[in-house]
Amino acid sequence: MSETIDWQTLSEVEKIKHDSNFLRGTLTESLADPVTGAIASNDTQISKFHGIYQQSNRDLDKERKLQKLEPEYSFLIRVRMPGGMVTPEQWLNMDSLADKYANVSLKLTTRQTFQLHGVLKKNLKSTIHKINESLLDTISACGDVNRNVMCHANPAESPFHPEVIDLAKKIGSHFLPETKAYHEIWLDKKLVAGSKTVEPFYGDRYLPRKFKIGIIIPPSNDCDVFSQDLGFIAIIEKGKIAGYNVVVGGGLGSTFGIPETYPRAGDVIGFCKPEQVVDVAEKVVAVQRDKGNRKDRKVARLKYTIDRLGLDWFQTELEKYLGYSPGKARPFKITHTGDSYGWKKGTDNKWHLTCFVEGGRVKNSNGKKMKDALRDVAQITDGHFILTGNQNVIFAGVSEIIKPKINAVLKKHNVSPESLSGLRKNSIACVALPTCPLAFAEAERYLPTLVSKIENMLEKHNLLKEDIVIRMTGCPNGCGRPYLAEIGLIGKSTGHYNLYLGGSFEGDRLNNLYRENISEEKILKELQPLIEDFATTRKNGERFGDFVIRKKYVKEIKEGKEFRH
Ligand code: SRM
Ligand code: SF4
Repeated sequence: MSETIDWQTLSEVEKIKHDSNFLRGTLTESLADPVTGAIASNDTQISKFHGIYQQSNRDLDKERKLQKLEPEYSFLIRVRMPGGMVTPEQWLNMDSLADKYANVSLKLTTRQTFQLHGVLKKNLKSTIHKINESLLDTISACGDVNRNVMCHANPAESPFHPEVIDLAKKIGSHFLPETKAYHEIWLDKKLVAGSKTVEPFYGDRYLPRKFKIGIIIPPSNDCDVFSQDLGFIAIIEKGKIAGYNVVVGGGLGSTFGIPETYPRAGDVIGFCKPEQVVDVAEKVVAVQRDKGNRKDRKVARLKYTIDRLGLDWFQTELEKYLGYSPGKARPFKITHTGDSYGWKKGTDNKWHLTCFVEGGRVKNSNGKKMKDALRDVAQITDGHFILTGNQNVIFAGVSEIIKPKINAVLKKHNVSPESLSGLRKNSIACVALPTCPLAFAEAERYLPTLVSKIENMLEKHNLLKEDIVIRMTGCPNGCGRPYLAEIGLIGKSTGHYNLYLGGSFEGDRLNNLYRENISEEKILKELQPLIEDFATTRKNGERFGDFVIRKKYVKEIKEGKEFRH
């Protein structure tokens, strides 16, 4: 086979995938190598498909280099958990793994799952083993495959929540790789001699790039459906889900200095019935598998395939793959992104509490013992946990009797849902430093401080309760979905950020660059007059993101291709 492939025309990762014997690579040898805390370079690509990224502690990199030591290598482990649903037992297991093998914290990600940071090579296998023992896994949480499928998180907001979570799980399972490499390497399942697994769907080079799917139930857009490669918008008619509008070509990653890369909001291209969703998903991914760019990974996501070949072309191609045409998209109305906090009673008569977890970092700090609180809740709840796409957690399905007990636990650990400002409630920060190798600046460790400073300005203008979406990332890859925020901040260099304005509160419009490479002092100075103007001249009910466009602080971005850093 390999003789017929002209590797010169493909990115080097294509060959690494192809030569990996269906995601085995030399991972077993890498794990056994006692000389280094790292794994072999090619294995760092393959490990991603197993939910594992090699990292180093960037706070220490310089010092260790001076001491002629190799970087302090450790690993990020990401769990695959469609729809973010976790049992209390699974929570307790992740909590104890964080203490035993990771950096004593849990990271709740923007795709409704857990990450452990700081796991040493020697502990990787035990950690993955334990995760699997609790009936979770990490396969295809990363890599050039379909990633963790997101779906609407809050059972109290929609009686259709169980239906979409089932769908998210179904789509997730449908796209699981068939290779047994994961089971052999991490779970010591026997190698079947000479048997190469066949990947009937993915083939031996998998997808050209990562692929992301999310499902929303309007009016909530809590998983930013327009940021997904493929999104489904539930259409409720006559008290049931009549089907789903199909959204394609969202994606946020981009690179400074490469104008061919840009964030793009997805296009609504049609409607399908509930029983057609998996087929539609399969065929959309198949078109991308076959027509996506395998030469340049920077422009390999579905959004670029669509812009390169045209949306009309894509629709025609999809219909060919499907053998039928999706129906005409149906009307829907979105009113917000983000989560709504506090206790709510669902139509299931159970209570559901959405808790804000700043930056998604579950830890004990500054007298607020979030990690202890969540562990104690897991010990007493008669419901389950749901991670949201905004790095928060929901205690779902709680009975009337247990509700006050949970309140008492939160109070004891000083993490009772306080009255948060509208800005903080709507904040997201990606991990960035010290673990992310791609970060140019802080995000998770810094945004809370910046938010406090902006809150002071908002308070002066009586806007403390105003919901404004603010999102920060340490680089332009967009992990905190900053391009869809009303205020977006993207790290450019240490302590400096690009400031973007004008995303919509509903999450259906990209923002636009307002100021470049500015420090905190300048950020506050730039925001001050805008907030003042907003307080005095906004129209009744007007959102901040709409206001800055109406007042021409920034031009509205109509399509991704117009976007510039
Ligand atoms: Fe991300 C890469 C963290 C959601 C776009 N992302 C990374 C890596 C793995 C860095 C790396 O490649 O070495 C980061 C690990 C940092 C660390 O130390 O933990 C990282 N991404 C995250 C998380 C943990 C951010 C968070 O604070 O929650 C999110 C994990 C989600 C999950 O559970 O699967 C996360 N990443 C996203 C999102 C948002 C989303 O999916 O809803 C995006 C934008 C949407 C999109 O994909 O277009 C996103 N991450 C990227 C990109 C840019 C991809 C592109 O198309 O160019 C990269 C870099 C890459 O792939 O080359 C990246
Ligand atoms: Fe790292 Fe950049 Fe993603 Fe933040 S946005 S986690 S800095 S890759």
